[in-house]
Amino acid sequence: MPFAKDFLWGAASAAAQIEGAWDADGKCPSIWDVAGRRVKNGDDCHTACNHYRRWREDIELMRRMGLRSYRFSVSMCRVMPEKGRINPAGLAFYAGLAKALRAAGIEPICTLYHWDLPVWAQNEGGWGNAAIRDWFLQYAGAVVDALSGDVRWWITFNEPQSFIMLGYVTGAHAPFERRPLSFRQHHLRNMLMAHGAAVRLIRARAKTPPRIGIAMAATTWIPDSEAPEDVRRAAWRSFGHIAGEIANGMYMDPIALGRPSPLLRRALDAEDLKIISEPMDFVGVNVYQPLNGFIDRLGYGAQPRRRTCMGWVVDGRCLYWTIRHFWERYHLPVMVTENGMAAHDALSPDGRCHDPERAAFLDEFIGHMKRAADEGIPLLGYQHWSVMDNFEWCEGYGPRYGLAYVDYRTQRRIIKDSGLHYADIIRANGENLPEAR
Ligand code: GCO
Repeated sequence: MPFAKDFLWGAASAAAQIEGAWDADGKCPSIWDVAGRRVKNGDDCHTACNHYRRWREDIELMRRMGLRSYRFSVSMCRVMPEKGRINPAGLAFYAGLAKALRAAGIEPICTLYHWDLPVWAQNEGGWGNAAIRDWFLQYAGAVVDALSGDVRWWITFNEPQSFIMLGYVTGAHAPFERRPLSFRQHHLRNMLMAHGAAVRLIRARAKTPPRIGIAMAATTWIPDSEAPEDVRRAAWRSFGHIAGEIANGMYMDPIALGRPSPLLRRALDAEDLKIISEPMDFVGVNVYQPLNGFIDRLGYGAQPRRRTCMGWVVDGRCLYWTIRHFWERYHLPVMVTENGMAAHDALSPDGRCHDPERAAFLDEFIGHMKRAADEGIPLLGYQHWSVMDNFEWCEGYGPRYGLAYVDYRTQRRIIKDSGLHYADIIRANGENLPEAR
């Protein structure tokens, strides 16, 4: 079965990674604005791609790439720079962006939270303070009121695994706090409760019928073979085994099944689960590498594998299996909300950016995604990460993920060969791809 005619072929970004203008028009600092020396090469996100000023040019760039959708995030720091105070200038930026995207025929997909927590909120405990649920709901309500005339696709959170686990357990991400997971269950509960309440708020207040989901850092196990018992084992490893529970089940089971995973069985009661499991319309999967890749990196069954410049395993089968595992466990339509690869791209003397490995990556991963579509799994869209090179968190600007190259000195955007190749794939609606390997 081909991809649906309204399949949303798009690309993704996040406010903190591309906007810059870190203190413009009343915006307050985020925990990433003050990450300081935790970011490599002395980089920071204060200027990034200056999308805050260049957004009209960037919509034209998206139009030239033939994008049908664009997944962006709203900065809570622009919209609520102080507890309880909404900043009209911040809302106006995103309302203008959403309107212009729709006018350009590009479907806006709005992520309400993509890691850039206001410093004022973190100073009051961040996701560890139950009051954040009220702060977040007031913020989300203001965004829905301002944008829902043009935004129909809503994503509550991007990768809770990252901003809770890396931000508060391992300390690898802002706010760089390290405590055992057992001490962070109220962080998880606050985020899950905020998610469910936000789904209910969007459903009640959106001016146009909304499609609501969450974007998960979805990492699942590629089975050793396609024999049913191996597929069942891979599904168990992806959600039931401790690694799979921490990666996926701990969040998705309460949200989509209305029951806690074993690790959270004491942290969530029936009332909580009723709020958390407010029905969604889809699940977003951010897919980069298989869970096998992480285990390999720990040395188990280590095999020579293709890897990106960030050391992430490249194996297109992980996209098919993640879509299938999530569909078979949660029975929610799936949107690929992120998929892409980092490379140290450079401009050639001809002024172009030739990135054949990313074009091949697109063919491989979209080919495996197409297998899921051919098998009848409801697939809503594919948002490539990323629309343009941008601030890669603690890695700074070294790793480049964009379909467009950004010369950070001049802020010039140059569509890479992969961006032109993606435009061809979109024109063909994902048909005529080389055989997925
Ligand atoms: C993530 C984030 C993105 C990253 C991208 C590359 O999934 O980690 O959503 O912000 O930049 O994934 O690491």
